[in-house]
Parts: sequence; C-alpha cells; structure tokens
Amino acid sequence: FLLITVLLSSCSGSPEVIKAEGPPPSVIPLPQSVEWKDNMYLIPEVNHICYNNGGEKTAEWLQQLLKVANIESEINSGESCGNWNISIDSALQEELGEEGYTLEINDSGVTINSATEAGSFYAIQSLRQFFPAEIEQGNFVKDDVLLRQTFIQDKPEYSWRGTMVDVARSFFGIDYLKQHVDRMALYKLNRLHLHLTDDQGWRIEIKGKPLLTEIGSKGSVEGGRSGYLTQEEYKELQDYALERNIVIIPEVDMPGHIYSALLAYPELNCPGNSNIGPKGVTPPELYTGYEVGWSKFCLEKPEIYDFVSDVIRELSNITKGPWIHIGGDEIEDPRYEEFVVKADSIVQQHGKLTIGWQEITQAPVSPNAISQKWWAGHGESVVNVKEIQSFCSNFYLDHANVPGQENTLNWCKETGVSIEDVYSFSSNDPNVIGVEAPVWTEHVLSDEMLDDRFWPRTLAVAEVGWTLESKRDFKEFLVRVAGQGERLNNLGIHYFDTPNVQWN
Ligand code: TNX
Repeated sequence: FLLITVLLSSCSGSPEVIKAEGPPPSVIPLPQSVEWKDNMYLIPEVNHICYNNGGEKTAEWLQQLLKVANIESEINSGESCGNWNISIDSALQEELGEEGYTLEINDSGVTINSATEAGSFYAIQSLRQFFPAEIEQGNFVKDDVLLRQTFIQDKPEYSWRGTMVDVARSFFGIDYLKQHVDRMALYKLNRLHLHLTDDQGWRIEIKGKPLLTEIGSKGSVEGGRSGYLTQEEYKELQDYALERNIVIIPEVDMPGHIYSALLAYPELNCPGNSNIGPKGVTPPELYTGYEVGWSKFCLEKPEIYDFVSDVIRELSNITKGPWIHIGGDEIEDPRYEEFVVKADSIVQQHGKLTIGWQEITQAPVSPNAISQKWWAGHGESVVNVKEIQSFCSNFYLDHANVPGQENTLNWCKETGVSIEDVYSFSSNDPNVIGVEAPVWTEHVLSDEMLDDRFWPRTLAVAEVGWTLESKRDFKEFLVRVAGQGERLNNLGIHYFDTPNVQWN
C-alpha cells in the first residue's frame, strides 16, 4: 500500500511549490540554529509516520498533533519510510546531548533526529508551534495545512529549566498542576518543584503521620484554598509529568516554615513554647497570615529526626526523580547547620540527592547537594556545590508584572519583576545547572491569578533556560511572545496583558 502511494505520488509529477508568505513561526524558546526556507510543505491527505529505536511514543505524540489538525495518519516502525520520520540514534548524543534534536521540513516531508526520546519530544513541541494556533483548542478543522520549510538544530543551554508552585500558602490541586505541566512542556521546561509544606498548610499525604493532613492541611492564607495531594494523586501527576519529560521535585520545608506540622504534632515544638506565632498563634489555631521566619522544629529534641526520616522515607518512595528538596530557608538557630547536615544524610540514606534554598550551603552538606539561589548576597557558603538560579530580582513571579500591580509583592525589587527582568538573566558561573521561577502564593488565591503570575513571564524563563545568551534579543523575543498570544488564549491561559507586547 505504501509503495503504491509512493509510486502514485511520484507519477503525478513533482509536488506543487508553494512559496512562503508572512513571518516564520514564533518558536519559543528560540532554537540554537534555524534556517528558514522559502517554501511551504503542504501536508498531504495520506500520511505515514515512521519511527525507530524507541521513537514509538514520539510517533504517537505526532499522530495526536496531526489529529487535532484534522489530519489522519498511520504509524509504522521502520527507517525513513514515511513522510514523517522519527529517528532516534544514541550516536547523536555528542552533537545533540540528552534533549537536543534536528527538525527538517522540506518538499518530501518532516524528519526528526535525536539521541533520546526527550529530544524527539522537543522536536514535536517545536513543530507544534508551526501549526496554526487553533490547534490548541483541540478541534481544528481546515482543508490545507501548510508548514514553513526549515532546518533546525537545537539543544538546551541548561539541563534545569523549572517552575515552582507554592501549594502550601494557597492550595492548587492536581487539575491545575496537570494543566501547568502541559503548558510547561510546550515551552520545553523540564522541572516542576512543588513547595508542599509551610506554616499555613501541609499538602502531601504521609501515611505514617496522618495528622499532617488531617489537621495540617486544613488551613491556608486568608482567602486561599486548603487541601492536599494524596499519594495516589502525587504519583498520577508525576507520571503525567514524566511522559512530558518533566521531573517533579517535592519540597518539605524544614526546620523553619513548619507551623502546620507543629500544629499536627505539637511534640516537635520546644517545651513551654506555647506562644510561637508572630501574632501569638498557639496550637491548635491555624495560621492564616503572611509572616515568615518565626516557626521551627525544636532542634534539641532527637525525636525530630525520627519525624524527618519518616517523612523523607515516604516521600522518597513515591518520588521517581533523584531529588528531594528540604527547604532550609529563613531560619536562625544555633543548631541550624547540624540539622541541615543530618537532613542531607537522611535524604541520601533514602537514595536521593538533597536540594535546599541557598542557606543550606552555610552547613557542610555533601558535594552532590544542590543549592537554589534566591538572593545575591546571603551568608557565607562553606561548600562549593551546583546551583539552580532563582534570583528573586529575575525569577520571583509572585512579584509584580508592572509596578504597583495588585496582590503582588515587591520586597526584592520595588518595581516588580518585569518580563524584561526575567529575560535579562545572565550567568557565566560553571556551577549553574539552570534556572527556576517560583510563584509564592500568599497573595495568589485563584487559578486565574496563578496564570497571571506565570504567563507570559514563563516564556522568558523557558528561553533563558534553553537559548544561549549570545542568541537572545529582547525586542525580537517580544515579537515572538506576541506571536504566542493566540496560542496562550486558546490554551485558556489568563495571562497578564504585558504592556510592551503588541499582542496580535
Ligand atoms: C521568601 S525566598 C520566601 C517565601 C516567601 C517569599 C515571598 C524563600 C526561600 N522564601 O517563604 O513566600 O519570600 O516573596
């Protein structure tokens, strides 16, 4: 059948040449190298997708993409046997790395090459942005679909390209998080950090410590939502994310930011410390305020380490990624360093690697720990470890999009964190493994508000994480952001109407 089709199409003479009109697709993040050709590829009526070496999943993603564009296709395994060809070859690792790919579109079709499944997945994400934005609504019906011909060779600058959702101050559940994962994947982001616990709420089921959720999950900041993820939901979200090349990083913030756990298990508090809150909050009252740095474990009690072990054990058992985030921020205690070293070793005993906010580097943590930097000058580091950049002046998306935006913070930067502030991130530190943008949710009380904080600034996060600094140009980026507007609308994202973007 395939042979007949090939013969028939070659008998009908060379395909009609369709000249390209208009600007090329606004691909974000900008690929490392792109050659735009002058012609378009007209997707034919009969389509064959071929894959080899583990490219089946990618072939299915592609089939799905075509289906939403109302184009039927057949999948076969084999070498270059279709008009859509996916080829995975580990020999390309040196050139394309773990996540890179080439994408070629010419008169005979579309060819994807990569060393890994992740690379071919990212080729599909680029390709998706060649299709009309209507496909994001999931039901695009049009006769002819034309793709701009191109040759792209692409791979990321950084292996860590993340966002963080603070689900503790205000709860966001599995539906929002899955949607967030979909949106992240489209822009090639690959790490989702969940800030699962804080003074206002404990958001992950720990079966051996049931009161953490029975009591600790009931609160939130005033006006926010409460709740928690069951372990089943956590695993479901994690699998959903992994299918899209996104690793979940769970954070249990310790030894400070811990009031919701103290409320559930008061024995973790120091004796006589009944008036522990900034406003005299005393167990069993929930904390609904915004102050930080006031609650902590009683670090002289050895039992707290049993608690930490129980929590880390369960969390490690349900986590497929290699990392557990132990928090470690905003706390003063003479035994802080001792705690961090012990918590780090507990994480390692459970087969995981420790991540913590940058304060953990005041303690002699193991060399394979990772520091998440949020503040340029903060305490002396006693270790030299890998770093994730989350500088508040570039990446704190709870800060205002524009000066004075309602319900936002500005303690880090008075004028807020504009999309340009995100885009201007720059580093030549060899310890930096990537970037991550947190949204703290003290003032983010609905899905719409969270969308507004993440988008469109997360497009800039995606680009600074992926594209070499020497290839980045803010003005040109804004044109591509505008080119994504309809796509963001069709995805149902309530993005902030950034004034310097000429949305089209
Ligand atoms: C600082 S920076 C925090 C959070 C707050 C945030 C508000 C850091 C590791 N912690 O506890 O929510 O500021 O912007």
